[in-house]
Amino acid sequence: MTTEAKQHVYEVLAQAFTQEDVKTCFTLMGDANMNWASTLAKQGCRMIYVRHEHCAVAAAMAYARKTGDVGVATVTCGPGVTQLITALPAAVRAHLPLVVFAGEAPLRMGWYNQGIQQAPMIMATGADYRPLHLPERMPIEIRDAFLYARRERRPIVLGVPFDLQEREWQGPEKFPTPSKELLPKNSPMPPHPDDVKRAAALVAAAERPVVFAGLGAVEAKAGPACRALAAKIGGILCTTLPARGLFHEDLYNIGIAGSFTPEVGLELLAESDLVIVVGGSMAYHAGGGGQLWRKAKMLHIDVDTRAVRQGQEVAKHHLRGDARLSVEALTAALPGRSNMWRSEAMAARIRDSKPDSAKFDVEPNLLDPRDVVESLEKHLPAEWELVNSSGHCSWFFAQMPSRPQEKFLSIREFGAIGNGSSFAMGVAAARPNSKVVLFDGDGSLMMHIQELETMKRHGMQILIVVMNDGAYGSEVHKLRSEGLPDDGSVFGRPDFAAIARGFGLGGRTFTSLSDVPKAVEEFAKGSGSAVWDFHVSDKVVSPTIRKAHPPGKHGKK
Ligand SMILES: Cc1ncc(C[n+]2csc(CCOP(=O)(O)OP(=O)(O)O)c2C)c(N)n1
Ligand SMILES: [Mg+2]
Repeated sequence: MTTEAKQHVYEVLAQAFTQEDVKTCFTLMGDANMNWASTLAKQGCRMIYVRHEHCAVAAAMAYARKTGDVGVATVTCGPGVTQLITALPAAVRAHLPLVVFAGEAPLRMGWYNQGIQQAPMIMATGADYRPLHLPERMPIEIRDAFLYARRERRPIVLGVPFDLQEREWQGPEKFPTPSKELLPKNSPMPPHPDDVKRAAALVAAAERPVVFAGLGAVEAKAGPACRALAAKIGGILCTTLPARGLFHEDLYNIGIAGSFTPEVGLELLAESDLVIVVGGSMAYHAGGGGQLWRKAKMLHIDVDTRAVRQGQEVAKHHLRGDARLSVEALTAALPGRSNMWRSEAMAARIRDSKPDSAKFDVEPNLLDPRDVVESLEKHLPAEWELVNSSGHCSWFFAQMPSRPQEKFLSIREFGAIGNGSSFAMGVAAARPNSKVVLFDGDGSLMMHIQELETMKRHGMQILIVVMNDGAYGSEVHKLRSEGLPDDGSVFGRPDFAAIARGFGLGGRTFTSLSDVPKAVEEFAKGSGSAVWDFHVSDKVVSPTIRKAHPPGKHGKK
């Protein structure tokens, strides 16, 4: 395969990844992947050595989303692979292409301490598992894994027994054609004129239309076309959580439609009579499980139109085609109209309303999370990359209307906490010259706090903002609403600033917001990562929790 004589199989396998143009690999080594990984590093691949395998895959997920390329990670066999079971389902549901090079126990041994049935475990997550057991076919299998990861938009885990990796290479001399050269070069698919006509009749009859865009609209660059459609029909705009910010400059953008919808948005969506979903797969939480617009019909515009998704009937009307081309064709087919739902008064309300105006008794020495977000929204530079994490606090962090889609990452599929630090590292790897801000909860950060060491060692520039309510806030609010004791989820506030300093990062505690502008200025000038610990009240309950878990819901107060 190269001119050198007597290569090991692992060297050829590393070369197969290099042939695939892999530039970054999130890595945790063990017996079954370390020869391969150190050879890949020698071949010039940037290796990010994390401290937990879950974080390798989670970081690769954010890297894939940010770069539009395949994310690559590597873990050892057995315990290395079992650590992946929380990250992979999220990657599957978020349709993220990944290739994971995993070791497998040696084939020559009758028993191996770290041996476990890896395939059923991985396949239970929805990812694909491909055992590579014939050395001479392995380079082709690796190339094909990259092709399928892109085509199926899901993770593929390659299992390679490490005794096979150590063998002398006896396969073919030439590498297969790299996957990027084989990818079909398809042009965007235009809609059928009959479908456009039908959709136009439906839209023309609507009085309060909403244009609701998902990541498919982002990928098809359909943002301007959606705004033009909404303007022509006098409607409003909103997005799914991952696509949030696509319309950030539009006066009639109400923000996210789903669990994180702001107050005015909830009101307007409830009045809508037609929701035009553009490039969204209509997952359960998008649209609040069908609760946000009970009176509206739905028109689905997508290359993959759907009637049912995740147990719900979602759309009876369909327009199949590329999001941008279809929206443009629909807009062109519509007559002008005089009755507009949108008005200057509506725009002023959207602009001037707080995402949530409820009042709470916040303790004098603690902050209101809504004020923390308002201050950060105002002071964090527009060019910094933002990453939202999980937990109750993520509702508040999502309310940053000035931030465009391409600067704000949300991966929430599978609903796991503990991913924030990994996602931030994935973004930092994809955007090494930018500062990255992670918004996280104290519980979520604590779940993989060891990654502060990775950030330090790799010289990443990550600012971690902790919304520290000293608790698993989501659980606290639900338990309290049910009249149950909350002591299993109230922990108090560990000194995150000191913990950060212990790892060699900057650390700062905030009990007031007056220092935020100066602190931002200092972080902007400096290098490296830091943790900012905002002590917030656990009295402030997000609208989503208030609605789903009102006090006394279960007969107790
Ligand atoms: C891996 C995992 N374990 C447990 C949960 C249940 N859970 C959901 S939110 C949450 C609390 C998160 O606490 P924190 O990060 O401090 O955010 P907060 O809710 O307090 O804002 C927990 C434990 C989960 N979603 N994922
Ligand atoms: Mg918390």
